Amino acid sequence: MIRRVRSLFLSDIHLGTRACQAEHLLAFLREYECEQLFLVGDIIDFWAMNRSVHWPATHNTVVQKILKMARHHTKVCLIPGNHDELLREHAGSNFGDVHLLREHVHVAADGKQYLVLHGDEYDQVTRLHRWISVLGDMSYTFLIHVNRVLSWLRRKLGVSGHWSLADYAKRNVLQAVSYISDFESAVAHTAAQRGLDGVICGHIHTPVLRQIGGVTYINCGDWVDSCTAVVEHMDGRMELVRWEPEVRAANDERGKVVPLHAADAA
Ligand SMILES: [Mn+2]
Repeated sequence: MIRRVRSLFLSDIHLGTRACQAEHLLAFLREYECEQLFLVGDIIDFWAMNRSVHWPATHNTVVQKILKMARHHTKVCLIPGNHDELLREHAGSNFGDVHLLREHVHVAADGKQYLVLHGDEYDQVTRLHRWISVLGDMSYTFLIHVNRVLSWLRRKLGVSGHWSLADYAKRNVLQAVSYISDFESAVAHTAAQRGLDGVICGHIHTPVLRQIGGVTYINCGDWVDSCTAVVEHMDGRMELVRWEPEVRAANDERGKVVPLHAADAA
């Protein structure tokens, strides 16, 4: 059964890297039919591609799938992030059926207004010291690799459910915890200042939907680790969901959508 929804928001897909979970993303996208698709930055990882390119056929399939959606009934907007920032200079242009935007105010079906942006502008680390964030990016990539081995082991042992080493590290390293909360409050503050009801962003790979200082803060998460997305239902209700893959044979991608957090009904 295809799920018909008003909008989907995805961020931090990082196509072009080994860490990108393209198969999971494709399986997830097959579950949905949406009127609008928002790609909230770091979709293609040009940074990582400077070091080495990993572009298997599935990454083309992701691009083709998105273009196909754009050709048919879905309005597709791409808001570049810091890993695909070279697209930012083209903000305002259309590439075929894909609209390139610097940021966007999304009006949900219930009339609520959400600021949609990648969010690296509010990341003190990236903004001030680019080399530190490159270093952080490399150690993060390492964590993701270790995590892949761990998830494979967990599946072999028949342990179900999502567990992430990177997520564990983020929650337990004090510096990371304050980094995340600083980012979240900075972004939420901007939305509040502009008189908006909420914000939908990405960048820090920490999926969450919660109230911060009177606005709804929603982070889409990513498709290298958390495999999460934000869904706007037909009535405007926002929901954060996770794609949970099942134990599978090669080339047989199966799984299910698991709800994580939903915003209160209007
Ligand atoms: Mn980013």
